[in-house]
Amino acid sequence: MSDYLAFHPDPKVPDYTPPAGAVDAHCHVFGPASVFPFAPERKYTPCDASKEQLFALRDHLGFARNVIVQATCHGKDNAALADALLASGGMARGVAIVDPEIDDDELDALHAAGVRGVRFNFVKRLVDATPHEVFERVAARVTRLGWHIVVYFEGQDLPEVAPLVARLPGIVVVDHMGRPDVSKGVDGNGFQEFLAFLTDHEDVWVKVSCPERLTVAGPPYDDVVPFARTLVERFSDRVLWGTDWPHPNMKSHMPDDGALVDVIPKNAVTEDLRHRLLVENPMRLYWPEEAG
Ligand code: 0GY
Repeated sequence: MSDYLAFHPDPKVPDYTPPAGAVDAHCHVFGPASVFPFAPERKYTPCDASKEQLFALRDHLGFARNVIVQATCHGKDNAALADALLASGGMARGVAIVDPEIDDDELDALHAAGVRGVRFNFVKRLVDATPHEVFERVAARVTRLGWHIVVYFEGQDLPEVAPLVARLPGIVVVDHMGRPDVSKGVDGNGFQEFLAFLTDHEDVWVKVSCPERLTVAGPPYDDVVPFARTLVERFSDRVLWGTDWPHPNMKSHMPDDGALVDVIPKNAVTEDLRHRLLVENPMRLYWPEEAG
């Protein structure tokens, strides 16, 4: 039984055609629960969302590659993620959730499967709090592999997490634009503080993803566009984009993934910005050996 909306069964073919080699840099695979059970400590139960369905969506939307991000419902069991990465023929990379006691052999196996980062989740409705020193120990464990760190927090929690994020080694990627309160506008204190944080910390990247979670107005998410556009224009060499398919834990409405792709040209208004967002930046981070 899932307790949130199922993903869109029939997304439109987007009007916007992404550039060749485009990367969906934030998406998930879930289950199937009969093979890859969900974590006992999870806060929500998603419906199954298989690797085959993800790869079919990738092709349907005109993308070439995926970055599959471990979500809290699978906890620290990265088996479904590794299985999808291994089945992708090198066209997917992953971000795992691990604890500091993980064996080196297990880390090496995740790396061989295609994992290139770890995710630290601070969202209180999704996880019980993890002490910051635990996250720092995880960061120390993965440095030898050259992995980066993905952080997920709500806008109002930036002051609490900023000192840790600033201390973390290497590149840190912030999920979903740092989850601003869209009703406060781009000039609101929270988003301005986030912009200042990005300006001061050149190793911090950001995903311009999830207008469907941030919007007050609803589709086509025009109230979120000014936030995304500001990030894309000010930090063009450290922004990523992702669908967030299958949109876990969404209760208000389920986005059409094709319509989400159609938001991209509003966020990134030149071909150069779109190429950086969808190809150059994710390739540099996840496939550096192939990046031009
Ligand atoms: C997302 C967003 C959410 C869920 C998770 O790990 C997760 O469970 O990140 C959310 O509920 O906002 O990125 O999928």
